[in-house]
Amino acid sequence: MRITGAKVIVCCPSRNFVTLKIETESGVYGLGDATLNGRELAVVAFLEEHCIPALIGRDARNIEDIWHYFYRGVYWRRGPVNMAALSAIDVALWDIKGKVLNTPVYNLLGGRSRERALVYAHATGDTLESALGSVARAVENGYRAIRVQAAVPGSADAYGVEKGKGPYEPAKRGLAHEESWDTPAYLRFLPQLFARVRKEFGPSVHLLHDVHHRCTPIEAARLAKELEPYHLWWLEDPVAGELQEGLRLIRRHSTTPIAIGEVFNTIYDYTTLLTEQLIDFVRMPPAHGGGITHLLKVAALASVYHIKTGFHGATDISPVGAAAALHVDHAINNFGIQEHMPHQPLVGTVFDVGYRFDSGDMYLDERPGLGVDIDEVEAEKYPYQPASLPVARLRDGTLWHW
Ligand code: KDG
Ligand code: MG
Repeated sequence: MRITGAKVIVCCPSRNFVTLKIETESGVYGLGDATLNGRELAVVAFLEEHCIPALIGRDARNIEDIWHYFYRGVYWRRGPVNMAALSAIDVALWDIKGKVLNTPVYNLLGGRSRERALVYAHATGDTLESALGSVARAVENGYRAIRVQAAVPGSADAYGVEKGKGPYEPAKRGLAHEESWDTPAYLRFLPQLFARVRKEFGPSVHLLHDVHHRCTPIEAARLAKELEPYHLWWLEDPVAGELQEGLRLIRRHSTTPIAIGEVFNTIYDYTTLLTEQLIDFVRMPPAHGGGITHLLKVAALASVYHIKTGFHGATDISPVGAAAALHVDHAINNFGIQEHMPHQPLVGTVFDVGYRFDSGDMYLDERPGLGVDIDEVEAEKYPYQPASLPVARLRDGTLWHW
């Protein structure tokens, strides 16, 4: 079954998405998510100029071989742009295989290990009280696991917290805006925040927090230790992932579970962290980590060390990427949790999805392949809008550097 064509669809129904569509001689096509937040067009160019010409004519059935062709064949391996493109190719090929065999992708990954996938919501507030209100709304909406972020008193900015009235979106239109960051104030505030959340909502709700790499190893160790009484499900990205020794320091001081890797893109980013059991959850999603083919290998290695998955699922993962994650979530044994940050309603006019949220879990229907389709006519109505993730400066103006 030869690949006869492929195209990249870029659209911005409330935020940017890059979708790869691979077409075959049988008429069946597959979709892959190639969205790399704030760097979308780099992946588009890489796909269009370098990958698509080399895809045409290949047998779409040979997913493993095509994966290795693009991984090894680029010579310049790894890296987020390269791996986002490869992820999209891989996911689109799994979508094709499922459609051709008339079965959902999870059936091709060993079948269901579970009927539903536990997800976590985002709760945010520009004050502690408004964060508590946001947690209450998430509980009302049925979530049993909630990530809590709140603005730090006295600080103008806080990552993961929306300042305006609209829903939180990490990328803002235009070039990167600069935020301020005060680590000592953050470290003082966080235990107070979680003490209140536990007091108000009791012991059974699962609580998560994303540090977004903004601590040094010893600061992160202190934070993880001081949050122990509140029994977090996880503390995410406590340090920048490239300094892997930092995770050893955190482990030495605390039993708070650690999740890391939404910015990772290969198994090699994880080997030390898994084999030394320095983390508890793998965050790298199929959309950025080499697709389903590669993620299965990462999940398998993690399972050897009793480490679970908790894939990145912010709004910059498109409905196609979200579906790919959910198929893996349903199939593997060591699934832990899935991030759920619902897309804006406008996204539903472009993408038709076969997954749904109910009472704190996500469910997949029986559609073949990934179960997601794109309306290209609708997509054209929403052209690309440049947007960027923020950068942060410390109080004295120093660019936050770790
Ligand atoms: O593109 C970056 C966002 O997806 C990221 O900032 C969101 O940290 C994030 C999370 O855990 O969802
Ligand atoms: Mg994160």
